[in-house]
Amino acid sequence: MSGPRVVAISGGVGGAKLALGFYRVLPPDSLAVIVNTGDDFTHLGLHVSPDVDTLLYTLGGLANPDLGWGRKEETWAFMRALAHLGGDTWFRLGDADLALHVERTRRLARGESLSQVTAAVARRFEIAAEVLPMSDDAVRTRVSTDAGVLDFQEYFVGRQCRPVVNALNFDGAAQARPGSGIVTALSSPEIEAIVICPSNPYLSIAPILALPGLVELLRRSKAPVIAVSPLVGGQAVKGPTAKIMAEMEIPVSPESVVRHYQGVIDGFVLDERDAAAAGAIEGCGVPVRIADTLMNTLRDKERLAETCLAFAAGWAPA
Ligand code: FO1
Repeated sequence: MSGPRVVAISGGVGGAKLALGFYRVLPPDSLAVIVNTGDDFTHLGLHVSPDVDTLLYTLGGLANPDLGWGRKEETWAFMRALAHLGGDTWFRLGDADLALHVERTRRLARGESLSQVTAAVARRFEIAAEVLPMSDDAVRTRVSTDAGVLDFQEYFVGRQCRPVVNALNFDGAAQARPGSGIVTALSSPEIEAIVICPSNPYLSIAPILALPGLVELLRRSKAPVIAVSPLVGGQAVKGPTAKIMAEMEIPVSPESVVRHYQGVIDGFVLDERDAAAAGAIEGCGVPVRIADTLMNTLRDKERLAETCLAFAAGWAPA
């Protein structure tokens, strides 16, 4: 194989589900996933990279199915001991998860890039797909709210997304370069589809698209760019997508998501419960494929991946 057939663009949980679908239906080395790092932060002196880790754990078969983040069969002795000491426990690090943050921090301090560390961990987890952090440079999502400007994890975990959002900023994005491996993946001779996963378009995908040159790279690729709707029945499956849209005075509809991606995407996978929006979206010049986009079971994930591949085949060279 001389390069990936699918490049997925992903945040955390929702994106990882679809990435797993592609990983299952394609030969294992045929997938590359570009992952948001705007949620990264330093916690307890450790570099935590939540979305990258969600991809690593999901593709490595190690994900915690109940939490949606972290590792399965996790234990929490570290957090209990930390609480006993009166330490900082608002952001929970499981014992096995902690090992990854310690090892990542050690390697970064020794001069390795986030891309190199991630590739090394992927090899350890026997993941044949490429997991590509969006950048090796620091980009940090900051949330402007009625409670002031908050770091992403303070907003998301610390305050449980309760403050009202009025703007999002991606500090460092304008100076950041796309991570190593991204240009190569997007110019893969095998590429059939670039798929924007059903992650939060404003919190998780926007930091990736904000990287200088990234949108141009997507446009220049010979594969179509397809976005999968993060809304089902007009609501987010999980997380604050709909809440943030409403707070930023964006109508909560798949059409708004399409407008947000306009100029980047060639096609849109719309959930069947929102089929009524198809006409308006096609009116924006974006072809629509209607599908059941809920991904509860492994088969659901595979089916949605197959739908995206079939949709892309309409554009791809024979
Ligand atoms: N999310 C939570 O809601 N509470 C936590 O304590 C928490 C800890 C955590 C630790 C490591 C990690 O990789 C992710 C973690 N998450 C936690 C999830 C994470 O904050 C968000 O899901 C993502 O940043 C949003 O994509």
